[in-house]
Parts: sequence; C-alpha cells; structure tokens
Amino acid sequence: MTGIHAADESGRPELLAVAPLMPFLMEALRRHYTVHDRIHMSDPAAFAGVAPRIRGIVANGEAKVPRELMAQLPRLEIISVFGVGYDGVDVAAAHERGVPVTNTPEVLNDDVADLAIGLMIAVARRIPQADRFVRANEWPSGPIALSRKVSGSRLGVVGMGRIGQAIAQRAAAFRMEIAYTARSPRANVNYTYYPDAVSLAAVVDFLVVITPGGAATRGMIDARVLRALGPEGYLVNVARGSVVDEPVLIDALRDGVIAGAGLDVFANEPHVPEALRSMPNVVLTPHIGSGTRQTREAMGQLTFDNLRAHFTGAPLLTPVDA
Ligand code: 8YV
Repeated sequence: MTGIHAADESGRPELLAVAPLMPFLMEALRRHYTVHDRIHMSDPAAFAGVAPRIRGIVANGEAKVPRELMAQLPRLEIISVFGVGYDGVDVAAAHERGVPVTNTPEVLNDDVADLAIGLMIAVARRIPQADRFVRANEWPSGPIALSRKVSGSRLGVVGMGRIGQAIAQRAAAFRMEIAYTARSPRANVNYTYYPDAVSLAAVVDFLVVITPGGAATRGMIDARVLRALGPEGYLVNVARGSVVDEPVLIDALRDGVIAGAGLDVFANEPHVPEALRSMPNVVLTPHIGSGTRQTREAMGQLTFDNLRAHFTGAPLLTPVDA
C-alpha cells in the first residue's frame, strides 16, 4: 500500500474506530494516532477509561455514530467517514457541537456506477444463470432461454447526484432513454425529470436506485413503485437497503409484479433473506459498489487526509453539510 503519508506531528491524538477499517488504513492511522478499535462495543469498561481522551471518530459508510456515543466523548473534534454515504452518523448532533463530519465523495463514482450498469446487464441478460448453465454442462442438451435486451431501452435513475450522473453517462453509451427523479430537477442535466419514483417507474424498463440512505428515503421504493415498474421491469439498488421496502420487493419478485432485480445492498447486511438468495430472477452482490483496491485506497487516503487536515489546522477536504 503506497500513498498515505503525513507530516510528523508531536502528540498522538486518540481516535475511536467504530467499524472494521481496511487494514492499510488502520496501519496508516496507527503510524500517527492512537487508535482504539471498536472498544466501545468490545470492552465498555476500557472504553470508559479512554473516552475522555478521544478526539476523533473513524467510521465507514455503514457504521452507526449516534448522538449517545458522541455524548460520551467530551473532547470529540472530528468524525471522518470512509464512504460517501454517512446515513448512520447523526450529523445534526455533531454539528450542534461544532464537530465536522467528512466523507469520501467522487473517488468511488466510477466503481459504483460501473457496478450499477453491471448489475443491470447481469440481471437482464441472465449472466450468472448462463454461467451456471454452462458449468452444469446443460448446453449440449440445447440452447438456454432468450433474455432481455438492454441497449436502447428506458432507464430511470432515482437520485441524480454525482453517482446518478455517472450511471446516466454510461447508460447514454448504451443509447438508453434516460429519465430521473430527485428532490428537485437538476439544472446541470438534460434528462427528463419526474417528481416522484412512481411516475418515473411507470415509464421505464430499468429503475436504478442511487439515493442517500436515511429517514428521508426509507422505504421509498414500495409496492406502488414496483407495480408501476411492472412485470417487464427490473430494479437495481446500489444505494442503501433501507431505500427499498425489502419484504415488499421479495413478494413482487416472487409474484411476477416485476421481472427481476440486481441488488448490492440489503436491509440487514450482511444477512440476506433466504427468499432472495433462492430466487432465479435476481443477481446479488455483497455491498461491493466501491469494492476495488484502487477505489478503496483512494477512499482511505481521503479519510486519512481529512483527519490530517483537522489535526494540522488545515481546511478539511470533504466536509459534509448536513
Ligand atoms: C462503504 C459505502 O463505505 O461509500 C459508501 O457509502 O457504502 C461503501 O463505500 C464501504 O463499503 C466501506 O465499508
């Protein structure tokens, strides 16, 4: 692992890692900070002893950093998230105390967008099923069933932020007709805007979810949206499991309300319902949207650089607003 460097600084601020961090990031952090790895969960007594000295929290996109935890850290100065999503962090509570929260935007746009397109093609062209068909040596007994064309079909993007735009750019190369929904129309994109996911789902073949997680989008993809998407439609989720009503999705997939789904995120990771795991018309991946060495290294560098900026009095690189 190359790339993570920091000026020597006197005194080693103490950090609390609240989630399993990439080994290369943990090693780099430990070269410059005293890192307490998840002791608030593993050893509450020891945690009580160090809590008064903790000046920073390091989290990942899935981690929980509630107000109650922050309340136990009187010297907390910064929360640095290894991830673009930070729906598990009570940002309002942090900002009330003047504690900035940083994340790792931009560096993972390509990977998450690539996986979204990959899942869309995999579920429509039934690539995993075809791979299994060949491996099971079924081909000599005759051709596999025909699948669904992707190029030239209609794509709906739920969430037109940085990653949503990266997905749309890729889909344009597939000559897809692109429409989207978001809290408000985006001035910098010229795709058709729909005010809600139901009206968008009704006019597309593929619906890709790439909104932030959290209360504002919880269960946004519900029975009405899936009915609107229809029996020829496909859902792809590379955002957060919370955005989709998972039991409703399972029923819709089983009952043919929609044709299939490509899912990288789930309601209760890493636990995926058996009903989903046994379905023939889904493609499932274990939250690997940003899961490449190159991207995770860049995320690690940005997580580290935000901490270094804070502890050396430099401007933060990627603070979040709210
Ligand atoms: C995770 C993610 O952070 O960036 C996000 O919001 O969900 C992911 O990149 C990553 O899985 C590390 O745990």
